[in-house]
Amino acid sequence: MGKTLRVVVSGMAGVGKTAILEQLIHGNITPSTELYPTIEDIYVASVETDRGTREKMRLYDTAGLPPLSGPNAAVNSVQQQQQQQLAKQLLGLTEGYVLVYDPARPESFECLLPLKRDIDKNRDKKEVAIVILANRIKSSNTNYSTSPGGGVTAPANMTVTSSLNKANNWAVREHMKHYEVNAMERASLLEPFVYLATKLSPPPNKSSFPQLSMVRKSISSRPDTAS
Ligand SMILES: Nc1nc2c(ncn2[C@@H]2O[C@H](COP(=O)(O)OP(=O)(O)OP(=O)(O)O)[C@@H](O)[C@H]2O)c(=O)[nH]1
Ligand SMILES: [Mg+2]
Repeated sequence: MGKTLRVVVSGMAGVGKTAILEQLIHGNITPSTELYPTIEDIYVASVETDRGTREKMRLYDTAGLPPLSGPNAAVNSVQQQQQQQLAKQLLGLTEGYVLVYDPARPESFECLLPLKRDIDKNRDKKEVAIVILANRIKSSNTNYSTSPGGGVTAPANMTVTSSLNKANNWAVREHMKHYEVNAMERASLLEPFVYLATKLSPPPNKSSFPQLSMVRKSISSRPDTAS
């Protein structure tokens, strides 16, 4: 295990950031779990990489960002500035980023665009890894239009598909990974975090092998050891 990897989890308020972290680390979230808006929290996890090594990860859960537009857009500008400043301080200190949105709420995807620009501004040549998580919250308090039979109607599905496509294209353009997850299913959360741990922990330095063979060669060719 090398140095602790620092990962910040960010995105619009109520998209499931805390639910994702709690489920990943404690596995204790069900649809009836009540979660309160986050101010700031830190979780520590040990995450296995693709190479089978374990890495210690410090995960920063942040306060949700207000939507950029719409009825709930930044009413309290002081609060918004404080949140943005906090987020920016963190962005400079961390190397892994988990950006969460709900594909049924396109405004939550829009929130990620300036966030990514801030990450780029603050990375300062540092190697970073970014994952985008589409977490669809299907609770009744979301603005889904449902059919009389209880099923989700076409417009809601079209919104989801369109958001997922937009996010997919953006992720490809910006060299980020995009995953569809469900905070209620822990198994769906593992791959993005394994990817981050793998990408952020460099493989062991292999340069010592050629050096060792060079040393052996030079010893056997020393004139005073030749028979
Ligand atoms: N059914 C369902 N509910 C979810 C899911 N993810 C989150 N929720 C619920 O949605 C609500 C908001 O989730 P949070 O995890 O608190 O969202 P957040 O992004 O941390 O919100 P802030 O801390 O305010 O930014 C909670 O009541 C969760 O239980 C999901 O995938 N499915
Ligand atoms: Mg939260």
